Amino acid sequence: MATKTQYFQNVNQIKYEGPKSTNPFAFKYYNPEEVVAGKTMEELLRFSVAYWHTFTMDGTDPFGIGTMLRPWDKFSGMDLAKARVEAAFELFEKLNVPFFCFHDVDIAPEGNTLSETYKNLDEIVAMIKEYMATSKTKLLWNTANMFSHPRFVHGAATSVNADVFAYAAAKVKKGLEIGKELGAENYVFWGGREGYETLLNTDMKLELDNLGRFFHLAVDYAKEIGFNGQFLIEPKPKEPTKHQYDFDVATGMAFLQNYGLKDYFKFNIEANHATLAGHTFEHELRTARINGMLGSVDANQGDPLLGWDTDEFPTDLYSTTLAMYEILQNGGLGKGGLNFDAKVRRGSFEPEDLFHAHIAGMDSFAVGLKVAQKLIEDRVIEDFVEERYSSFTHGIGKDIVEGKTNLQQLEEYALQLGEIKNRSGRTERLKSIINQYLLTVVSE
Ligand code: XLS
Ligand code: NI
Ligand code: NI
Repeated sequence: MATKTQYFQNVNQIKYEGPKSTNPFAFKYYNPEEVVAGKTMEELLRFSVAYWHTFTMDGTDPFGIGTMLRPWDKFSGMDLAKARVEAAFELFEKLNVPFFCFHDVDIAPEGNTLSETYKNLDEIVAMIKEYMATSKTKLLWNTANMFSHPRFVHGAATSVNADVFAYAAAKVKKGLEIGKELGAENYVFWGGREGYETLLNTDMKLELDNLGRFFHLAVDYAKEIGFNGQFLIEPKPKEPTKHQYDFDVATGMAFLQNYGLKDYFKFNIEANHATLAGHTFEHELRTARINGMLGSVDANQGDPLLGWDTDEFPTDLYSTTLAMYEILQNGGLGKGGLNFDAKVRRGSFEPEDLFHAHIAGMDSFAVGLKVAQKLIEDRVIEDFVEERYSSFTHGIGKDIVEGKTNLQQLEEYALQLGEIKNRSGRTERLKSIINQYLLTVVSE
């Protein structure tokens, strides 16, 4: 019972037209049915629209009010929430996108009490469920917004105030019930205010212990109600909090291990959060991948000139290629997906820009996928890396890897060595090969 062309009248169904197309409302590289590495692009890329950036964000920045022209903004309260659902499914269908994601407060307004908020949520969740029944678009993940409201000023699960901990727990409980109701494939925790400003007023140990307790409560409740989604932690080093506890994948992993949570969680890796942490996107993907913890991706990009989370739509083909390399080496994303946690620029305020932005992002990851697949097929990186580490496949290297040696034997070996020879790492050569692949695979 999806409504027809109501909010985006100027945009028809977006189809794949190929690299020569000049139609702004067509995919140039993303062809959902095209098979790459034995799967269709649609199955591999698992694109998702972020409800907050696309349907609720108004373009406000610290220096100015909103700029976005959104035809549904003529409504308010619950009517606005319902209009957004209609607009959302119209956009999902026109983009032919398989998933979406939301925070509780994105889909329904908060009431004066928690029970009123629940009531609003129940009504909109029922409406979304009805739309989902006739739509292909599924819920990749939902989450609780535990950072916008003033009650979360000192954190949520890491708040100094036990009442806030309880309130946050109630929001997560409700979120898991909603996730179950709508068949969410994952449930995300992003701890925007789980961190601290200054140690002068902070009991870091208690805060971290409480965060561990909070996650255990969520894991227990999911089991109790039979919610089978994958739990994901989304690391970010800072913003809004100065020191955020889930700084990056490595920090998050140590936390999960310390608190006996490692088996229940994976990571949702956001490109712009990686760069804020001083890492590359691919570094975070690799760290998660080699530890079996790569769950899902918030597909966006930052701006090298700006030191905050600009959440731009991903258009950097070099970055999408290296990201897709990690994802393919991971055997795909499993229950995860590529969620466009990305917003149109403040100056791109027309409704059509939402389509231009998603088309740009989807095409960029499609290119990344094709180039990465070809690189893997030709074993460009594998062969080079294998050869580079070949000293560990025989002789003393093999003994080291197999744990068959000790310091004494290594000393004996070192003493009889002549001059040690190293070989070039060939960084520039490898980068030029990537460029070659980028330019040829795409024009094939
Ligand atoms: C903010 C985060 C947020 C999470 C979901 O920086 O990226 O949008 O993805 O709470
Ligand atoms: Ni995110
Ligand atoms: Ni972000």
